[in-house]
Amino acid sequence: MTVMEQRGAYRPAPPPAWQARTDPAPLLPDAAPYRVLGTDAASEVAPELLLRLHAELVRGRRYNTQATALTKQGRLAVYPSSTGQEACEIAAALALQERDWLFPSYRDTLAAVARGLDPVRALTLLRGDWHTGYDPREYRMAPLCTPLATQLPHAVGLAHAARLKGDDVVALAMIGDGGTSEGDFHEALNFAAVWQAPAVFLVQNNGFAISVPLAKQTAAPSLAHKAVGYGMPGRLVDGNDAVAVLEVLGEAVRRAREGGGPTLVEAVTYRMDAHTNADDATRYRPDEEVEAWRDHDPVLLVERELTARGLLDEEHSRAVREDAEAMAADLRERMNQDPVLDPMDLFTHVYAEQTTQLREQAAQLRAELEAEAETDGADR
Ligand SMILES: Cc1ncc(C[n+]2csc(CCOP(=O)(O)OP(=O)(O)O)c2C)c(N)n1
Repeated sequence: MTVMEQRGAYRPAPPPAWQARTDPAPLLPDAAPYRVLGTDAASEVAPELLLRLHAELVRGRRYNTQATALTKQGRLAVYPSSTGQEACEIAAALALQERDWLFPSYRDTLAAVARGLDPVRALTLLRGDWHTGYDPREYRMAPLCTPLATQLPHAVGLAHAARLKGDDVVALAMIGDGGTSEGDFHEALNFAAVWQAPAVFLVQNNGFAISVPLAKQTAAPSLAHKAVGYGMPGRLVDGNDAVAVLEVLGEAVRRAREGGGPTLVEAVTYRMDAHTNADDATRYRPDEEVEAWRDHDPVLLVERELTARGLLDEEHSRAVREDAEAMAADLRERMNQDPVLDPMDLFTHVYAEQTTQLREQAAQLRAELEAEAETDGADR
């Protein structure tokens, strides 16, 4: 008998109803990432879906190479490439309905384009031109978010509000493996599960947070396991298998829409390029590691399946190539035009009501611009 029991202070009682615990077993992710391509299940995937995914992936890859080239030409300040991660980017966009909301991170330009955003406008922020570059309400897509994980509480807030209002809306938030160490990740997942918000969290585990490998980021069995602690299901999926990612995200979105609450999806993938054009990845990872992933490339996986089923004919291949090249040519041409910018736009859309400091700064800038215009006029 313990001291507490001897004193009579210890009164074991059944836990109150509000403390009832859920069985963790159904929430646990699979031991290995879920796959479809390269397995027997692949033969059941509709040819139209495979062909559509192939076209989107090829176009997405071309977008990544073109945007990276634009950084070298000085036309784009920075580009966090999603080469190697196109399956996640495309699946995230395709899993959502038009009425849903996407909350992308800085690496998810491609998801924004796949959701229908003009490829040039999607690069506005990375070009350093203007604020977001698009009206988030028009596309039902939050700004590409640079501060790690802050998009997650926003997604949960929107999802919860939609549910309270009775709107049939799901919010899908994208984040990297490194972002899962942020406090915002914890707060967002906790609130989402407590409120049973219609939210889906897609973690693209691409192996690195800049130079920090996953092993230095977490000791969790997998990032998907983190879901269990919050009381939501965790799903582990092969992030390079576009069919598998689309299926898993589709299920999670459906569950959320039907009132089943949030899901955390960890997509295991690999960042083939450096963190951005400003990073030298050879300083922290061996070339052999990168090379090994080339055999598990998202475009290649779909092409293998199409070839095995005799679906990859010359006509489709040419159409897909031409479509991707036309998109890249248009992107090059429009990105090579100097944008016409009004420096005063710096102050618009920052606050609904301008602060005193911003009003002062705006007045100062206006005076400087006017003085400059006068000098230019006098010089002529
Ligand atoms: C709050 C915050 N801290 C630090 C940074 C600097 N930073 C930018 S990207 C990055 C790594 C993020 O890695 P990960 O979440 O794995 O995403 P990935 O870039 O691999 O897609 C860091 C630390 C930031 N943007 N925001």
